Amino acid sequence: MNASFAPTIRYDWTRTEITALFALPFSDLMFQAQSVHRAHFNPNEVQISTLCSIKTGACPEDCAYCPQSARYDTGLEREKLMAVEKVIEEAKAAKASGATRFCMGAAWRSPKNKDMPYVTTMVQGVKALGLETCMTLGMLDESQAQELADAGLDYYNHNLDTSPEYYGEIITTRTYQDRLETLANVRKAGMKVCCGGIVGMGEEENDRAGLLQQLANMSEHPESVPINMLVKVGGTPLENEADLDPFDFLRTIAVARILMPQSHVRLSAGREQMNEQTQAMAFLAGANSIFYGEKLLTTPNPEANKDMQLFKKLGIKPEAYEVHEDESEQEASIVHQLQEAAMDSMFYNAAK
Ligand code: SAM
Ligand code: DTB
Ligand code: SF4
Repeated sequence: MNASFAPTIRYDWTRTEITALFALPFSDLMFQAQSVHRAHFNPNEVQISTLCSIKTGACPEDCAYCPQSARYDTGLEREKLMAVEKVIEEAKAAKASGATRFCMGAAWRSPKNKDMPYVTTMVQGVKALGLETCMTLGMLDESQAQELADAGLDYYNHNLDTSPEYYGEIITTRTYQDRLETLANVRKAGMKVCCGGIVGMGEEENDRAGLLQQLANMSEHPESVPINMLVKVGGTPLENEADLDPFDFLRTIAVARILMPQSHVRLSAGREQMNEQTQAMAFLAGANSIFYGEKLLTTPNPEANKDMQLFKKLGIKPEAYEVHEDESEQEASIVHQLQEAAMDSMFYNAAK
């Protein structure tokens, strides 16, 4: 990080200021975003997370974008909670292919208390492999958040999805305030927050600005900010939504980077539908995390080899798992060696 250029972190962005960033000439916006990015991160490193759907489909919520809602006929086969051993196997495979974070997602409105012993055992097992852990299980109350934190969960993903104004067009079965409360419970329990949204749902630019304003004015910025491009799934209410112009998507990434300089901004769902050039521009705009592996939760993601070829073309390296100060030097070195080995195998595959 180049501290001399590090801008002050702000939590008081106005909608007018954010709209003005969106309105900048594209090159000016990209330059500003890339400058902020370079002040805080190595611009040639991208964090790699792998998703795993631990409980698929039959969700009671009505999120208009989601293939897993029981209200829409998307042809998805429902699956019950995955066995802990199977989750650990998946995590091992993700680690072997180079991921440093394993994100477990469940199609729940919120976890039931009977589910908690299973999910906390999953956290412990995945963590023991030397991976960062993340879960997204829906709404959490204070005690559930604390249980997950006590089990060692590093991140909790819970998205705001869109602006407060547009939210009611997309979801009616839970409120914006419900989401903010879950996020507050996650923070209070001491976990890191992964929170972002989806673009391309028919919202206006002002809604994209509104989403980013909510995120950037939280008392602590989410450590991880996934920006998803809507994956249009047949049977959902948004299946025929018009495509968002890729430049509008890139502007959203760039503004997120400027508003939340120290957060990892994730180029999330929608990469399968994006060409390499758009993805490269997203990295230039300050995205520095991706979901890696052939599947997101239920929809396709680019093949791992394709991603590694792109990384190679762009000179991007997977970001090493951040080593915490309380870890011993020996442990740090083992983690480093494992990452190097995983990286070698990724680039070897890419060259085939
Ligand atoms: N059920 C939990 C919840 O909604 O809080 C966790 C899983 S849910 C699938 C996680 C996130 O995936 C959603 O908040 C949404 O942002 C994202 N997502 C779901 N379907 C999507 C789609 N078709 N395109 C892009 N993002 C999507
Ligand atoms: C997030 O923001 N995006 C991920 C993760 N958090 C859980 C999920 C994307 C899901 C895309 C649709 C699917 O594969 O079901
Ligand atoms: Fe259920 Fe989550 Fe999908 Fe909404 S986004 S329908 S809560 S799985």
